[in-house]
Amino acid sequence: MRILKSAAALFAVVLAIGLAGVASATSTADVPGLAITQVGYNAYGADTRWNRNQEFVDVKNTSAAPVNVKGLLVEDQWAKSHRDDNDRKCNTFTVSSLPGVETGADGSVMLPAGATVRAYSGWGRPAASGSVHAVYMNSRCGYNGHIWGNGGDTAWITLGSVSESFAYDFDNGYTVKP
Ligand SMILES: [Ca+2]
Repeated sequence: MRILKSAAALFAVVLAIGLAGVASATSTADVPGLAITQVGYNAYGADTRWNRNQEFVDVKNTSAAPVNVKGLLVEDQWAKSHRDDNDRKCNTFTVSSLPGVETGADGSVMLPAGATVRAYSGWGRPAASGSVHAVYMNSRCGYNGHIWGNGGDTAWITLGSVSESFAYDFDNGYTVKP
């Protein structure tokens, strides 16, 4: 009987780990209307200051209505874990405005339904192209400003009090999608 109970407990643990693995491997829907839909994590060739923009993360409004993304926080796992001691604001970006979107009188920044915020790791001029609103983290941290781990990492978005994540493992490619 004791063995059976232990087996049941072990099974429960395995089940919990399995479910947690599934939850972290795909984009969950904790932030209403938004989802991390793609991470460009592995720049071609050596990582230099000049190819930082081959790294990016896409945050898409997957809902049918505009979403106010003012204050949307984009982080990698390191930044999420070091909010209290990240004086240089490494590996993190906060949306204050978006190219192609007029900031509302109340400060709102409404990302249209179906549109995407693409946060590049490097420097550039924010611009909207079609449904993609490009912003730039201009990272001076990481390795030559490359912040997304090539062997795996977790992207996080936080809006207000809710967060969601998208974890990936080395995929032997340039980008990874859910
Ligand atoms: Ca990388």
